[in-house]
Parts: sequence; structure tokens; C-alpha cells
Amino acid sequence: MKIINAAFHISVSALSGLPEESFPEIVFAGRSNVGKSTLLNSLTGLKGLAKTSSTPGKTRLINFFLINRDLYFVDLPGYGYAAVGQAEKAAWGHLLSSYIERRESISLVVLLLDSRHPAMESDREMMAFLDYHERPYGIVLTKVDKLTQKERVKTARIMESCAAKAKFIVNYSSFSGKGKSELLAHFDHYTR
Ligand SMILES: Nc1nc2c(ncn2[C@@H]2O[C@H](COP(=O)(O)OP(=O)(O)O)[C@@H](O)[C@H]2O)c(=O)[nH]1
Ligand SMILES: [Mg+2]
Repeated sequence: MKIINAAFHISVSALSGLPEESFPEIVFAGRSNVGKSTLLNSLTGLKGLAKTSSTPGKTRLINFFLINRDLYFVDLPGYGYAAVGQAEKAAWGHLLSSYIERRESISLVVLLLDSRHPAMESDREMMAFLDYHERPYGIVLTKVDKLTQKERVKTARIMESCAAKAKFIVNYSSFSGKGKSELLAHFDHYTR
């Protein structure tokens, strides 16, 4: 797909605030600081669309972006950030999991994994959760510009073993643009 139009639509902090299920939703999930906001900005070509931050754990809302006026990109709260309180963690966890469980219009979940530390405990839990709820998902390995050759080999090996069910695995760098056209091509199968 080609993104010709992207605009912030709404942020919600509870399921009751979700917009009507008018469009297919491509959902972006990943641990805090994995590079999700940066990826959304790079995909849409709009630098300020999703706020990026080098302070992890800041995004606590589900953000909807309307793409080409017929698709939502949905930015989920980052998970697995240790420094937030247990109660707060449970609250986001609930919002995130009930959204994924119940939302009919989700067409694809894009799971972002840091290419230097792919498939950590919380990532594996997320994959198991998506499998259990039969949500199709693809994997994006972020920040590949930071990988050494040795890490590249190690990451590829880890991905072979843990992601048999993923629809795709894309190596991505928001800084160089690597992986962008490949990822957008995969999205063609999940739009209307
Ligand atoms: N080297 C490199 N750094 C990145 C890339 N994408 C994001 N980052 C950095 O990772 C940090 C977290 O990014 P952000 O998009 O805010 O992560 P989020 O918490 O997942 O939304 C920021 O300091 C970004 O500059 C990338 O492709 N390459
Ligand atoms: Mg973010």
C-alpha cells in the first residue's frame, strides 16, 4: 500500500472510548522503547505524528491514526516496562489485552521486537496470547542499523525457532528506511 494521507484520530484510555468499528485496524504492539512511535512516523512520513521519546514507558493510551481515510493504524501502550507500579501495569495490561481479545475490526497485529534482544519473556507471552486468540500477526525487528554481523546471525536464529506462526518477519530501520516498502507491501493483505 501507499500512504497518501495520515492523520491522528483519537486517543483512548478505556474500551468505552473506542471509535466505531468503521475500518480495518492494523495494530502496532511492542515493549516500551522498541521504536514503535518512530516506526509510525517513518511509515507515514510524518515526523510528528506519533510522539517519540527516549524515556520509556510514557505512552499509556491507545492511539488511532486514520490512514488514507479507510484504515486505522493503532498504537498500543508499550508493555514490559519494569519501572511502573504493579497496579498501573495491571490497568494497561487489561486495556491492551481486552482490546486485542474483543475488537472485531483488527485485521493484523504488527509485533515490534528489538532486533538486539528479540523475543524476551514479555514478547513470547504476547506471541502466545496472539496465537491463543487467533490474531494474525507479523513481526518487525526494529533498529537493525544497530546490529553487528554477529548479532544479525544470532537474531535470525532466535526468530527461526520462536516465530513459526508469524505471517512475516521484516528487518526494519526507521533511520535508514530499510524495510519500509517491504512492510507496506505486506499490509496490502490486511486492508479492505
Ligand atoms: N538506531 C535506531 N534507533 C531507533 C530506531 N527507531 C527508534 N530508535 C530510537 O529508540 C528510542 C525509542 O523510540 P520510540 O519510537 O519513542 O519507542 P516507543 O517507546 O516504542 O514508541 C528513541 O531514542 C529512538 O530514537 C531505529 O530504527 N534505529
Ligand atoms: Mg511510543
